[in-house]
Amino acid sequence: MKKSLFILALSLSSTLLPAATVVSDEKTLISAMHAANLDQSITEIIFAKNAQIKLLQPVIYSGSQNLSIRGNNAVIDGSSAGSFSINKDLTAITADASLIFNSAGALKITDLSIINSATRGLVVNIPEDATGADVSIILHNINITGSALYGLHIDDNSHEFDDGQTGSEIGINIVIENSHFTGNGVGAIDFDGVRVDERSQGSIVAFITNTVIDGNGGDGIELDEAGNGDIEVTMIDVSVSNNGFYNQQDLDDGFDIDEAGSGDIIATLINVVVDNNLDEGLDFDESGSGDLIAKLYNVSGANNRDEGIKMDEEDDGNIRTILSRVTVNSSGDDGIQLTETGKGFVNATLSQVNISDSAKLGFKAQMWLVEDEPTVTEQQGSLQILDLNLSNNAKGDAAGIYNLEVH
Ligand SMILES: [Ca+2]
Ligand SMILES: [Ca+2]
Ligand SMILES: [Ca+2]
Ligand SMILES: [Ca+2]
Repeated sequence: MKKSLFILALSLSSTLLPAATVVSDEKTLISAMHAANLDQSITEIIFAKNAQIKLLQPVIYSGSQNLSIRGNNAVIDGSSAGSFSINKDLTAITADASLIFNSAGALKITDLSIINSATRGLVVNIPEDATGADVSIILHNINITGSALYGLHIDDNSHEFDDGQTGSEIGINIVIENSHFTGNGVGAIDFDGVRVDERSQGSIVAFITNTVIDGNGGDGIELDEAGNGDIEVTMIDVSVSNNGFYNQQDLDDGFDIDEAGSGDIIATLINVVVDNNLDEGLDFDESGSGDLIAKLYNVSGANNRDEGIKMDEEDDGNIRTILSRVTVNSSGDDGIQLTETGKGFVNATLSQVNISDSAKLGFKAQMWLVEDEPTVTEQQGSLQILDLNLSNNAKGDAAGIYNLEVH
């Protein structure tokens, strides 16, 4: 009786089993990925609940279909997955990572940890010939910690690691929710917790919420865009602290944005903390044509080694910013510094901005056609101060203004 029941149960369960294997170890992960690489109808990979998986090699997805990975709180230990070599200038190079997605298919990963990766944690390489819709990457409840190099690297650059200007026609849309990127970039210089490289046509559109990006050796997060296209980033309830310590000769920032070529930076930060970073707290650089538009609400930065908040706009285009409920303390340079050069203007509004104990000025805003020009040639920009409190800043508590009408 028992035997026949068992057989019945077995035959029932085998007919009810999904086609895809449940991933519970390296072998089943590799075979699930391999199956998805060969069969476009496979669009989901499911991990066993709380699976502990030690990888001995990178696991690579190369399919073109959209893929959803349900981690079910699995932990992938990447400490033996791949290796990197060190160049003469002490930079590192590798094609490896614990998980690699060579695809422009939409990727969604939920409830997964990737720890102690020997190289990078999670990498998405956008194929150079990708066309059509932008790649969409959704990460929900993801922890990437202790990677030797980047924690998360989304790479549209045809060349490795920020070298070169060619990339795909498409851009990158990324959503990160309820996630941690901590303790990455501890094996070589200049590796960030989160790094997005976008080249050629296309924008970076990033929405990051309820996420911790702390204690990474390079920048906490760097968004790097060149060619046509914008960087449009929204951060809500995010911590970006204690980053940038690995390379003592060239310390790194909390949140670094580099935009080049035509296109804007549009940054909206709400409830964001940027403390104790070893270079700037926020370091936003816009160049080529385009504006730097930043709206900061309830943002605080303390003990950043260089400026707490720095915004630089070069070439054609303007800085437009609203800083509301922004507190910057104990910066190693100016507390907040806005610098606009080339054609264009600054239009800034400060409401409930408190800056204290900076090593230089508390607040500085300058609008040059050419930096350090002997005479003003452009019409004044606008600085609207609703409520600005400067105290105990080493170079004085007057705002440092060049060519802005204060009202
Ligand atoms: Ca592109
Ligand atoms: Ca651009
Ligand atoms: Ca630009
Ligand atoms: Ca300009």
